[in-house]
Amino acid sequence: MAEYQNIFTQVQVRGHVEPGMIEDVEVQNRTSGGGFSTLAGWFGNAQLGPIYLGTLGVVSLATGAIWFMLCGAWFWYQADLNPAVFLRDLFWFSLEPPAEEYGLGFAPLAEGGLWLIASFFLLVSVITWWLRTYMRAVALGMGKHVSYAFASAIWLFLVLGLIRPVLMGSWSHAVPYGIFSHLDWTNLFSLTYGNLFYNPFHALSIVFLYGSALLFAMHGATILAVSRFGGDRELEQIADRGTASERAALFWRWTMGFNATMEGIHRWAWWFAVLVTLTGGIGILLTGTVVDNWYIWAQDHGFAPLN
Ligand code: 07D
Ligand code: 07D
Repeated sequence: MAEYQNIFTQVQVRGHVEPGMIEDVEVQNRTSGGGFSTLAGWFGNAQLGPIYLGTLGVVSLATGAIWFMLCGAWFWYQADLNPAVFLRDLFWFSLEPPAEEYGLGFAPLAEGGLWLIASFFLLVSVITWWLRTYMRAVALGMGKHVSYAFASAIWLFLVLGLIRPVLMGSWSHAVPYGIFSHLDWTNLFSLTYGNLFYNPFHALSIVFLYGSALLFAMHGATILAVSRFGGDRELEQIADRGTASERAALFWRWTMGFNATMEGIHRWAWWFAVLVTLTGGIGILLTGTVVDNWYIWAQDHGFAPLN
């Protein structure tokens, strides 16, 4: 039966599981089965699996799980093995890095040693997951855009937990593993270095963060608004008069005099997202290494009052 379909009315297909391409791809690392979920279908594709694991995937999941369990084990220790306390205080427990005096050396397990071990596993997990995004893109003949975007997030992550602590000469400058403790760390970081709002790279990072949300809203809304003309099927739509794409482009040309293209809007999105953590990482790297107090720095550069 021919049926009108768009992203709101999508039919949830229930045939046999579509395994995906098999030509020139190692199939032995994929799980063999797959299934369907109505819930998944409401949010995206109804088919779940097969998933490609491979060595990198297994290493990443295993080391990620070890990091998570080490944090959890420490939290149980802090809860005195009391399940009620564990649940009550879950968001307040924290696995902290070693104190300043241990420098970049090892520390006793209960005084930051465990944080160091956990961090090692988290590092391996994040790096192997990155390699996985790269290798899967190679296997599918894709560009490496996802990997490079993820690399930008990893840049900030490495600055926060590895590069800056090494430059500062002590693991104590790294971020603790805990829900509220990492927020306290963030707050203290700003206070210690004279208010991060006066760090121009923090400002740039916020610009791109807010800009990402705005662009995402504009793009998401635009495509939804033309899905009645098939706008969600982008490729068939690129240039022709009266198509969903042309209407979408015209909407923005009429409202703001400029419109992105079907391809260009994704470049806007990619750059805005990537620049959040790229500029952010630069801002954190400079803090305490090159600039000790951003407020005084701003006074020196004429954008904070001299009192
Ligand atoms: C929605 C994708 C899914 C990912 C999720 C995060 C864990 C941690 C904890 C084992 C958008 C999964 C969380 C695996 C488990 C333990 C101890 C991504 C989505 C759902 N933060 N942060 C959160 C991390 C930093 C800040 C939440 C990680 C910096 C503020 C979550 C890192 C600074 C606020 C979290 C990291 C900072 C948060 C929700 C690493 C400055 C919040 C995150 C590895 C950038 C918000 C209670 C989210 C909150 C929040 C995780 C780093 C600031 C626990 C893994 C040091 C101000 N952060 N964060 O949805 O509710 O991201 O906190 O760098 O208000 Mg954070
Ligand atoms: C952390 C990238 C690394 C994450 C990775 C993910 C896992 C889990 C598990 C999927 C988030 C690893 C994932 C391990 C996998 C599952 C289940 C990205 C990360 C690789 N700030 N601030 C930012 C604002 C203030 C401070 C950025 C606003 C105060 C510090 C962002 C305000 C003080 C740092 C931003 C505000 C302060 C930041 C983060 C307002 C606190 C950073 C961007 C309105 C009192 C970070 C240069 C991001 C940074 C950062 C926004 C206020 C401190 C733009 C809107 C003044 C210390 N702040 N901030 O994407 O880069 O993070 O700064 O007040 O380090 Mg800030």
